Amino acid sequence: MRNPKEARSYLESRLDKVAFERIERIQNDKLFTFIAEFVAKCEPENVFVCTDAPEDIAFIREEAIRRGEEHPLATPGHTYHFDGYYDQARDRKNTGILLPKGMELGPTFETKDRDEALADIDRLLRGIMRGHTMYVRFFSLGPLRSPFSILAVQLTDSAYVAHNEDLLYRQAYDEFVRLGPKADFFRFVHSAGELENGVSKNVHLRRVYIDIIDEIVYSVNTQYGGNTIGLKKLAMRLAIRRASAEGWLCEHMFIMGIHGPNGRVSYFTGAYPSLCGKTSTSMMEGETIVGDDIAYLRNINGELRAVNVERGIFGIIQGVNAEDDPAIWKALHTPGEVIFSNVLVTEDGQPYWIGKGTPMPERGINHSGPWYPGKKDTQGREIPPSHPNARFTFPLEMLENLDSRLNDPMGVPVAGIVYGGRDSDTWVPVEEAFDWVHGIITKGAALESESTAATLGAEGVREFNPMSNIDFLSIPIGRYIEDNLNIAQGLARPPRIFSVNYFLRDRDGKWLNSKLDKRVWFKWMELRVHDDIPAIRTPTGLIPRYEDLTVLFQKILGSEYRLEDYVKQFTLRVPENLAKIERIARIYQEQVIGTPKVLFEVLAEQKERLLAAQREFGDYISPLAFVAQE
Ligand code: SPV
Ligand code: MN
Repeated sequence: MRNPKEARSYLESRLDKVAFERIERIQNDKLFTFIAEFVAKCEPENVFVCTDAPEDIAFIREEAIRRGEEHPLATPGHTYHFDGYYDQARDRKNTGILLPKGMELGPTFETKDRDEALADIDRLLRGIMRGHTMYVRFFSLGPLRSPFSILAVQLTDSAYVAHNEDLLYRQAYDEFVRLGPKADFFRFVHSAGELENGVSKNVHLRRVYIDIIDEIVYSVNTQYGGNTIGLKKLAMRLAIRRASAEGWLCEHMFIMGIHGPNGRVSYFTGAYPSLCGKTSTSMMEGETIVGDDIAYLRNINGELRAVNVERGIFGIIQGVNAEDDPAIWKALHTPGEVIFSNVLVTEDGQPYWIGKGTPMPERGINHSGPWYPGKKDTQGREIPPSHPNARFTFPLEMLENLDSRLNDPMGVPVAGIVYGGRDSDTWVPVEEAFDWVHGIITKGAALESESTAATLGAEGVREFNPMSNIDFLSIPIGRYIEDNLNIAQGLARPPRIFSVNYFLRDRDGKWLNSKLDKRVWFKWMELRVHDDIPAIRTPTGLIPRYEDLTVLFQKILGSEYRLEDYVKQFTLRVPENLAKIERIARIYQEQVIGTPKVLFEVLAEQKERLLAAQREFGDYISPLAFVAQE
């Protein structure tokens, strides 16, 4: 149904009067054809067009409960949701970018032949919403009326998805009406497919297909948020292509205000792969959060600025406890709209998760059904009370530490960018890059992480993950690195680039840092972006002086920082760093299309510096061997 007139009259005949009038008010041909095509294909019984009026929002919330996708908990406004036992994380294998013949992205991408995949998805979508309601929702990725933002329309038969998105994104029905024919938007089509006990039954037919040509994403037979919340990781693939064409960046980054001396606030963005402490960093005590997951970055009048694409958090709940995460803990215990997914729920309507810090219940229900300690799945594996990727959703406004500039249409100025992964043996806990190019290449483009439970598959394997964005890229990696290098060219003062590593261990496998140490690293970085303190130059970057950290540990954590700990944590591990350079260079040689030449040059220079230091000092070099630079 490519003809807008035909689409409009089809909708008029097929939708009830209220729904049709709501779409008609927007007067947008692309919208008419989009909705008509998928109503005709999916054959929903009803179409509910959400205007974002309070009664419409309440209706979606109630539908999620009525359909059995969510259930109320004891705390008013709180609900829980289960995804299917085999639908607990992003499905990398069945998530594909649809490539037209002749287009290539590189071997690290999961791609599908576009013609075949569109035919496949067409077959799966036919009649998939029979007997169900299609919810139509309008959102903005980024603040309303902002040069950063992109509009989006979601079609879904899952009230849970429509509800989740309501807490995570800015509502935009009125904005669509205002823009009318001028509204351009990304399109998302989702169906949970047939449900059994409220969960997707046909996970073996799970598909997440990203059509970068028409800017439409299809997601079927799945419910897990990372596969279904169109505006989250699915929109990232579309946005990264747009950004590349238009000269801005779409990043897998938190944004937060670090509070320095005399009321100074410096904004940092941070890219860490899933389950590496990104959300808990953005939530650190004493600082303020703008966002925890996705940022758009643009050069605005010579300054790099960032907005949070979202307005809520879909965060990992495992390990959230009163002591380590007081801000999240408080929000999770306050009446208001919170969705818990894949946690354990007790008879009295309380959620429990691993690492909550309270006694484990003797029984309850979880994503496997009724649960008791020692319960095993069909493969004989013990089922934990909550899934390691169990999550919570709530709007950022539930947080006391929310930064006041969340909705600033011009974003916040970025003073520093931080890259961090799960790395047991190579990077020091915090380090500044020499300059933009050095930082983008040796920290962002060289980011690796030991794998976790946020995607299906083996855990604990070292994975290459440039800018923590590898799962979401839709352009060749070489071009993406080039875009990152280029953005600094128009900036009066590019942000400083840093790496962090919260997961460093000693030779016996013992963690070298406590969970709280990151608070000190960020205060140090805040001082560095203003050149308030000197740093020590090493072959891999600039590291803190012991005397500066001593002061910060005392001030921030009230603890004594021992020289012995400093030396262990900041020892330069030459063999591990050299091995990393070899690994990364090989990946860029063999698996990446269009690697910029400068990447190999910068890695080679770093290797030379490491070899020179090794000749002088040996394999493991105490930070005290390097001299502070003013
Ligand atoms: C992540 O895994 O990086 C998340 C959650 O933020 S998901 O929505 O699954 O992407
Ligand atoms: Mn994420």
